[in-house]
Amino acid sequence: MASAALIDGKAFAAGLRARIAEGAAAFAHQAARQPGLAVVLVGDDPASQVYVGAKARACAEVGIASFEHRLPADTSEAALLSLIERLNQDEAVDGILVQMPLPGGLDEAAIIAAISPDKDVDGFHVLNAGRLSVGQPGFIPCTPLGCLMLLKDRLGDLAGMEAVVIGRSNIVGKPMAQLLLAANCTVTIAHSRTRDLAQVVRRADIVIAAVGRPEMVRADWIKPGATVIDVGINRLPPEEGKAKGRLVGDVAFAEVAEVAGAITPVPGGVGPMTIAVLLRNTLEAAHRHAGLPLPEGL
Ligand code: L34
Repeated sequence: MASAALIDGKAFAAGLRARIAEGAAAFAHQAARQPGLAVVLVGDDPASQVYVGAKARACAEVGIASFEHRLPADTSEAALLSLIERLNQDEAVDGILVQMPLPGGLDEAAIIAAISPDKDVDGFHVLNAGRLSVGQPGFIPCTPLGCLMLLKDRLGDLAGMEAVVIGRSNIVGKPMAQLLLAANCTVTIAHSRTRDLAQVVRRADIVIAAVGRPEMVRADWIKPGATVIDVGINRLPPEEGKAKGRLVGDVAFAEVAEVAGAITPVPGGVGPMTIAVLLRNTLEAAHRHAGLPLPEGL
C-alpha cells in the first residue's frame, strides 16, 4: 500500500490554464489582439512532435494565438536564425519557443542567443538565466517554475527545507536550484559525479529528479515523508506485442511512494505543468510587450 499523497500536476495545470484563459481574454479586450506564441520545431523527433502538438492545442484552449513553424531536419543554421529574426520583429508574436533538442549540426547556444530576451518565454537566454541567478525579474524556465508551483501548493513556505536537485542541466537542474534557493531552501545540486548519491538524497525534505535515467531514484534513497518531484520522462522499450513502451520517470514510483510523503506521477505530474507555465509566461510576455500591468494570481 502506497503511503504518499499523489501530487496531481495534471489537475493543478488545468486550474492554472483556466486562470490563464481569463487573463488572455482580458488581455485581448485591452490590447485588441490575442497573446501570440511562435513554436518552432526542427526535424521529426517523435517526442518533440507530441510536445509541440500539445503546446499548440493548449494555446488554442486558453485563447493564445499559436504560430507553428515545422522545419526539416536538414535546415541550416542561417535559415533558422533568419526565421528567429523575423519572429523577433513580428508584433503579433509575444513569445518564441524553439523546441529542444535541435538536430545535430545546429548550435543550440547560438539559436537561443538569437531569440529576443523579451520574447524568450522558455527563459533559456543567458540574460534571463542571469536575471534568475541575481534575483531580477525575467522569464523563468517552464519546467522548474512548474515544479516550484507544485511544491508551494503542497508545502506552503519552503524556507529552511533541505532540497536536493539531481541533475545540473541548464534547462532544469540549474534554474530549479536557483528557484529553491530564492525560496530559502538549503540547496544541493547532485549529478553523475556525486559521491554516494543515495546518502546525499537521503537528507532531502524535497527531492527533484531530473537526470533522464528511468527509475534511478530508489526507495532507500528517500527520507520518510519527503516530497518527491519527478521531472524524468523516459520511454521504455515496448513490451511483447505493444507498439509503444511504457512512460516512466527518473523515480521508481511504486517503491518510492511507500516512503515519500508526496510524489508526482509520470505521466500526469510535471509534464502538464511545463505546458501550462509556457502559457503563463506567454501571457506575461504579452503584457510586457503591450505595456500593461501583469495580471495577479498567475
Ligand atoms: N524549448 N524545449 C523547449 N522548451 C521546453 O519546455 C521543452 N520541454 C522539454 C523538451 N524540450 C523543450 C518540454 O516542453 C520537455 N517538455 C515536455 C513538455 C510536456 C510534456 C513532457 C515534456 C508532457 O506533456 N508530458 C506528458 C506525457 C506526454 C506523453 O504521453 O508523451 C505527461 O503527462 O508527463
